[in-house]
Amino acid sequence: MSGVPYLLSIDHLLSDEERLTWQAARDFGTRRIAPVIEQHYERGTFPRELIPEFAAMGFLGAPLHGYGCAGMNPVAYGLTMIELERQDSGIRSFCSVQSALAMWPIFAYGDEAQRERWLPGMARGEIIGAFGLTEPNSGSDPGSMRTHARQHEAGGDYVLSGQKMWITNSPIADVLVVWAKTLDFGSDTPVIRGFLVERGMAGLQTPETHGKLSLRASITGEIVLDEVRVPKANLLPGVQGLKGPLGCLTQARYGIGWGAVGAAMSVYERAREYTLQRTQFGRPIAGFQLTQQKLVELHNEIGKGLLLAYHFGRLKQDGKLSPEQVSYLKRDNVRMALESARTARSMLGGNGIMGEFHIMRHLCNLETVYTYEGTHEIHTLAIGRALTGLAAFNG
Ligand code: TGC
Ligand code: FAD
Repeated sequence: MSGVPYLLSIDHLLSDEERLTWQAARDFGTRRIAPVIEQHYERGTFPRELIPEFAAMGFLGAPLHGYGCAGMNPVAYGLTMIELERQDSGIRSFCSVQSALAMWPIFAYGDEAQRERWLPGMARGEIIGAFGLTEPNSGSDPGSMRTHARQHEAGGDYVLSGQKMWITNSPIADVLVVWAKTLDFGSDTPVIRGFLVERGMAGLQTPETHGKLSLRASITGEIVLDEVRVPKANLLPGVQGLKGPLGCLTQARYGIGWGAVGAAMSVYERAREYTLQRTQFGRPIAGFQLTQQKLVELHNEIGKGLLLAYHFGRLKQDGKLSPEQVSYLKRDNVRMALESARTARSMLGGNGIMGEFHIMRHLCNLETVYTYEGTHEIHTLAIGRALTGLAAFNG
């Protein structure tokens, strides 16, 4: 941890390698991301020039083994997510999408030829990935997707049509993992399948979405598919049904559950520093009891979020982490981070809304994090279903 007091002493629970990974990610964030992030956020641009450095740090495909990936254990991976999101949720998003939503499905559902073709270049940051699930009329309920794929002869190519929206990195992606309701030749039962759609395929467009007031240092766009011919070799053979995309989301949500703690740490540390320096009524505002109560709440909530992430990380390491536990982690830590950012913002008074103090940027970002990868409400219902056995999604 930093020089800022944290009474939890989580370092005690980490291996030497995990501590070193954490420190290296912290140093990288401070040295390379912190100096440029506010400017990118204001301009609404993503620091593409840092992609080779993310690769050199092992952030791309970090938890995967082989194919040039770092093979980090789940706790070490989580600690890197903390440090990326401590800087900006958009930076963590880039690495989450590349690692968990684009590389992971190729790794887990792809064949060996697909893995060899895509993963090493993606780990090096030379090939950028995206994940297309959400559509204009299909967000929380991805099973209602309209994007479809048809095969017109046995063993032949597929033809994809449809529209995906809110897709991180789609305008710069070289390979897009697109989920579509698929009719194989001779079948009359559509099944959700994943396709590797490549930049340059005729009929593919990826227009950028402008006007975001949140996650501004992240590129978001659509995927428009107009009769795009995709070879059978680009179909992910290893999965069918909604569990395909939901399995990827479980990987990405795990990383977000850690990353959100980083955003909370950033706003707590900034609020502490500011309130120690700012004087009103003749004394530092950190000396007022109400301010200390806020600092203590921020600090203690971070500790609980970190312990939850750590515990689930060790379960994941043992192959025992369930999707419902990942919902618990994503839901509670993102809520905690968002509430922390609101509290910290108030502690800076007027300065709290200024870019140079960074808290408002985290607050705006966390509104997106609260919504993507399953909204707060959807995760509440997923946990509710686990507790009661009753699914409340349909009313
Ligand atoms: P349901 O009947 O519950 O499940 C269908 C099948 O999927 C399996 N499953 C899961 N598998 C892995 N992980 C999970 N979390 C899973 N949840 C369910 C389930 O076992 C079943 O398998 P099988 O073998 O029986 O067929 O499906 P449902 O239609 O009732 O939906 C459940 C619900 C609402 C929880 C699900 O649809 C959901 O999670 N909705 C939210 C959609 C969402 O999260 N979209 C995110 C889009 S991607 C994104 O936001 C990226 S942001 C990128 C960035 O970081 O920048
Ligand atoms: P809706 O599903 O329409 O939900 C609107 C509101 O209704 C929410 O509050 C929701 O909780 C509530 N609601 C819906 N159903 C229920 C219910 N059954 N019970 C109670 N409340 C309910 N998607 C991708 O596929 N790939 C990406 O890379 C990606 N990146 C994104 C980047 C950004 C910046 C953003 C903002 C979104 C991104 N998304 C991506 C999409 C994201 O996953 C969706 O926005 C999210 O799943 C919610 O879908 P929706 O926006 O259609 O909202």
